Amino acid sequence: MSNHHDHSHYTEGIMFADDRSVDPAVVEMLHKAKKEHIETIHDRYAQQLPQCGFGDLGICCRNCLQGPCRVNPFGEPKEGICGADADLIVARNLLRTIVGGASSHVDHSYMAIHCLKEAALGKADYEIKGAAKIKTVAAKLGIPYEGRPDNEVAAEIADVAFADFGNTTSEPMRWLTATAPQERVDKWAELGILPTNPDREVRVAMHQTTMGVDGSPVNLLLSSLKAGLVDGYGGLQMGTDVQDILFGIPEPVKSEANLGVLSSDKVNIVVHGHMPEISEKIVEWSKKLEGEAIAVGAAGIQLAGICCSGNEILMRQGVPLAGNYLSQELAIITGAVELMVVDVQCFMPSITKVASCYHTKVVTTTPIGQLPDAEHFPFTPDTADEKAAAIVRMAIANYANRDPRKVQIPAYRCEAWGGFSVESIVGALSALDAEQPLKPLVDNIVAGNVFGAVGVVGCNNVKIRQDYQTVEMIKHLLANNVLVVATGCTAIALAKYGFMTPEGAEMYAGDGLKAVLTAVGEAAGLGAPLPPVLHMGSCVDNSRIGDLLGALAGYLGVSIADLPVAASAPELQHEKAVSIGTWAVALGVLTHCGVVPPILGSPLVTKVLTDDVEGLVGGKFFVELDPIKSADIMLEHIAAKRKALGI
Ligand code: BF8
Ligand code: SF4
Repeated sequence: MSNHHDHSHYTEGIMFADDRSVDPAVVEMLHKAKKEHIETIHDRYAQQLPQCGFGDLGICCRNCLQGPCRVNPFGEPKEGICGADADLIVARNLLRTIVGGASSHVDHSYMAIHCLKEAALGKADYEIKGAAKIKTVAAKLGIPYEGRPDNEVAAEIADVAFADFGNTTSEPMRWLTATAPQERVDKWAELGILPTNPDREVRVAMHQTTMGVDGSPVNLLLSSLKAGLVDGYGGLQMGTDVQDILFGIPEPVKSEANLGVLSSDKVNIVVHGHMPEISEKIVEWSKKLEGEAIAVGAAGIQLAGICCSGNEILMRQGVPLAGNYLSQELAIITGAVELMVVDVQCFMPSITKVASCYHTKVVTTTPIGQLPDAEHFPFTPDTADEKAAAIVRMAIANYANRDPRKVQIPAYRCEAWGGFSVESIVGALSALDAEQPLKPLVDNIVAGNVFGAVGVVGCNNVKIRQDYQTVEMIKHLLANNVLVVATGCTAIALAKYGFMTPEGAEMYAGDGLKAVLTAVGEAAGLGAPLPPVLHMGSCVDNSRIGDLLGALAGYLGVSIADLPVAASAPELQHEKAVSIGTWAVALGVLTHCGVVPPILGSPLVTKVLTDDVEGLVGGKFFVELDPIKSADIMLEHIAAKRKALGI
């Protein structure tokens, strides 16, 4: 099993050039890893090169045991054993990818609903903190709330969510019809892609893609759009709404980002994964048990987040971010982490092996997310306090095992603001116009001070230099007066370089945008401009961007597809990023991928996704690896949308 003396996969030097990341803290840790002979994702990537060309193009199939089959893009064979051609194989694989992503978010949201229901019934270690959100969600769902106790309304909201999972009718998901703009719902109904029950849709899509069922690539692509909606409403929207009810609506908060947030003299606990049910409890118990950390000689407890768990507790608790996806092993390589706690999604199986080279303990917390060499503390809503306390105490006890000779914490940390929920953005804008908060923003868009808006979302991907595409693309957009909102690992990327500070407005924003950010920031009492990139949260929180777009479109009386906006996942890796992107396209948004998805083996699928789909829903994908060109394509798109709106 894990053994840090086994360095057989260690690749001397070749992947350790400074071009792996633009983040100096990361480069420093990669050099430390090299010195200490620790294998990282970059070494394993090197071992995989060259990657399989068939897989890259999406033209291999293992959907039955007669395979694997692959088609030859340059000659024969043109079909798999059953007769499936490249278009069909690519379309089936794509649908399975999107369903993989959607099921992650739907399962996440289901766990949150379960926790909400238990909390509402008084059977869980959680108090319901988002009273304001109970009212807005209840209003959308048509649940009466005036004069009723919060917990009773919250329980009914949970039941409505659960009812979507039990929906055996042909009626669409209630959560979707209650929260998506009516114009979109009508469009999706017309196309026959309204999902009914998220679980059922996942089942049907898996069935549809098995050997000998759907032979129509176009029908499979329509199902892909539907799977994007399953993610958007059964995953993102439901998950975020429920989490805001449980944990409260985020408010602007000042924090910091990068590996330098780890402390040389405190017990460091890194929270990694996605579920705020886990991470919120770790925050709570880290505060409660700080005295025990001081009693063992530490200066206290330092929490830091990786990936979307980090984003969740930044948004609501101001906990600093240690880094994004490609920094997870490096946090351990600082030698200063007593414990890393993970739940579901995006934690690499390698972390226990890296941890075995240091004193770091790894803790898993869900039945489906276990690691052979980790300690396992399965959370349930009614044991969360006990589990979180035990985990924090394990970290405190482990402080004595830290080896000072192995500790090297990079001296890089940057101020970063988080907490920009739609509610807090509208709150800031209402300082300018209490009656019509969106009016000042729209007026500035019309006047051209704000040229448009871009949502930048998604991951890091080891195939490309960490943070590079994100940072360069966003600099170019901001200089052209595009307001940027960010989630996921790209939000963490931008947090590390000052894009989420008031000074960032001065450093990066064009004059028009800078003036608007300054006016809003001052009116809202921040005493400084708003940051030019607003951190809107985790990947599940992408529904916040959808809500904002819906509100803007509603205010203007147009479709989201008409807005001068675009979306981008410059460094996507996870299936979830593909499903989120598909939802964005279905919403009517031009959506950029900075990594080539495995579809190019099918000219048909490529053409539909990058061209024809626009005629159906108003949005489409484009793939571009160069950050400046990507930004320019979005700027051209925004200019065209402005022109069509007559502004
Ligand atoms: O859900 S951005 S690497 S952490 S998948 Fe994963 Fe991608 Fe990061 Fe968040 Ni989202
Ligand atoms: Fe080959 Fe068809 Fe089976 Fe896929 S489903 S492995 S293409 S025979």
